[in-house]
Amino acid sequence: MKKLIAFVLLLTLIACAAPQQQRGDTSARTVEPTGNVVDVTIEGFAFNPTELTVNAGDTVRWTNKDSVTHTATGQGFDTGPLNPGQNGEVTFDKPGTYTYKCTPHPSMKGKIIVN
Ligand SMILES: [Cu+2]
Repeated sequence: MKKLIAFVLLLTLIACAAPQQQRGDTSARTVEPTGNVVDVTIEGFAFNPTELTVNAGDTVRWTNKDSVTHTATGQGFDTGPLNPGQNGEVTFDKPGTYTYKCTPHPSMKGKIIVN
């Protein structure tokens, strides 16, 4: 059992260390999550929460609970069309403020602050 725990710890260390080398200049892109996953719900033609603060390396997951297709589209990132019930994830590697909107419904706006 102790060996198993040690092995899992080792794998975790490797998994945490490896993605650092693969990161490029792109401020936000869709990759395997390396940090926390933070949820934004799309419901009633609105992003909830509208404004969200995360840490660099965190992934934001938008889940569409409406009956129409939405997107979360901002500076350097795009979930693409999210059909009802679908979700899309974007990992934010670089600190900054990212405003975004829904492409089919530009009045739907949100903001991600990355520390
Ligand atoms: Cu929309």
